[in-house]
Amino acid sequence: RQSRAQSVAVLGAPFSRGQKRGGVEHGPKVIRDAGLIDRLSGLDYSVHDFGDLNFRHLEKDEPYMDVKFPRNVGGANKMLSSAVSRAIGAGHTLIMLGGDHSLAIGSVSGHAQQCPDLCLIWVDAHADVNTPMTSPSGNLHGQPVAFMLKELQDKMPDIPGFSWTKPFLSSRDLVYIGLRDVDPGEHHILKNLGIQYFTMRDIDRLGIQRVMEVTFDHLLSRKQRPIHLSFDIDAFDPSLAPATGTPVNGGLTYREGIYITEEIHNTGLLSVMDLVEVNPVLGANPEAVEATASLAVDVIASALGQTREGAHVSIRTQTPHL
Ligand code: 4U7
Ligand code: MN
Ligand code: MN
Ligand code: MN
Repeated sequence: RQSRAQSVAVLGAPFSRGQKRGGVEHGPKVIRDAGLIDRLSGLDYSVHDFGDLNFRHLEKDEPYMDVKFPRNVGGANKMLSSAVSRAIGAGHTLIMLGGDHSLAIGSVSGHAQQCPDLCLIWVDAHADVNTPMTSPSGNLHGQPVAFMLKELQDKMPDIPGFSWTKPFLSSRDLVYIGLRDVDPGEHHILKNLGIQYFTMRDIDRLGIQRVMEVTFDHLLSRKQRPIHLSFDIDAFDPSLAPATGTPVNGGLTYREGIYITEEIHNTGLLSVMDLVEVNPVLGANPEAVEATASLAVDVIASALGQTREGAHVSIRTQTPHL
């Protein structure tokens, strides 16, 4: 059985200004309430719950071009970035609970501060690589990847709130899985930069096993490096994850989603995982919210080594009478 990082840190980021719908700031609470900490403790980790970040709200935050709440999103991500950097520097594997997906700007950049050679696996219905010029909505949760990519540096204006961050990721160090709603400007970027991506159609054709093989081949064949997994719950089919802001039909099955995280765990290289876009206010009823939050817990536990075949307690930790 694989050796484990002894300590997992959990950090909540109750933030929603990357998009217009209220409620996604309650994501960390409902995911915790679905039993996250106990599940991780049950996996032999020492779990450090760092609680939730306390973002301060800036009242005066006019749109820049069409970009909504730039100073709030920039400020929250700056705070998140240093918190993530500190946790990774202290040797933890980190689980970041969102909040909306604009938080990946802070999460991945803080991770990259400690691990400049990281690679990024983005599991999502959406590519989240709009620039302020291509964005149909002006919402920053549809743009985080554009802030990261070195190849898009010239396409990014100076947005108020973001002077603290510079692009740090090469497009070859990124793989998308689960895409099915890509805007025209995003499609142009994916093709133009030659980014490796697997749409739901690709998963239909290849099967999820082959998709994961090619993913690791692409990212890890030259060298082993830390993995940042950014998991948007809307990658799952809306029948499984209804409580989210931008659901798209035809998503991952439960088994495909869990297979992705099992394989990522099996690399032994997972360093940071984001779980974002769980919005309890958008569930049609309490059952829909509980199903979504409990799916989030399952996918996090699986990324951290929970297996479907089960596992016995290792000999060293068994009590003498056994
Ligand atoms: B999420 C969208 F136009 N592409 O940019 C946009 F369709 O983090 C949606 O993946 C973005 O949930 C969805 O606003 C962002 C839209
Ligand atoms: Mn997303
Ligand atoms: Mn999405
Ligand atoms: Mn969404």
